[in-house]
Amino acid sequence: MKGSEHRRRVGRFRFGIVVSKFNRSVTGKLLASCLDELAEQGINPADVDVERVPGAFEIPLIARTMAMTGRFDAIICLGAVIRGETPHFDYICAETSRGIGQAALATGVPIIFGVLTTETVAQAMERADPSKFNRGREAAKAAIEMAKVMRRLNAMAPPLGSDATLLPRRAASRPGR
Ligand code: INI
Repeated sequence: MKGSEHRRRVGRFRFGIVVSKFNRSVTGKLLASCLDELAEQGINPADVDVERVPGAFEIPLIARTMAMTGRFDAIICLGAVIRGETPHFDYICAETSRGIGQAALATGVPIIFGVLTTETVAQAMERADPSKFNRGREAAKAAIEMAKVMRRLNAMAPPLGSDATLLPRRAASRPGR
């Protein structure tokens, strides 16, 4: 199906991508594959914004800030944390994954975890290999899938946006109130 035909059928989606520069030889491949997959799924390149951050640790703040603009149907986070010899690895992995999950729940916008966490550079290269269904493509597919689910659910009721607004709305819509 052509891009324009796909857009006509599924609607227009906008995506934000946050990609870290640390381990650029890996994250550059993830980004290229992610963009390829979005384009192949009919997403207009003009509807994709890319922001670059120094390392994986900085991803959650920018993902959350992009989500809060209200401009995007989903945010895709791409990075590569490679253990090497340092215990730094564990702290960065923990904070990055926690921060990404928290940003999604706080904003109500799907935020996709496309961050590789590996023991070695070779393992990271393998999972970023453009000749395979790599983590960048996988993240793009997950983002499209989540954007569609959210659009369908939001069409059933006005978007609530955050946990803070969820409770009063639910309470107000209870029968008999
Ligand atoms: N950032 C990464 O994205 N991957 C790594 O493997 C990594 N290691 O190993 O240190 C890394 N460190 C930088 C970190 O993400 C922050 O940019 C830095 O600590 C500044 O806050």
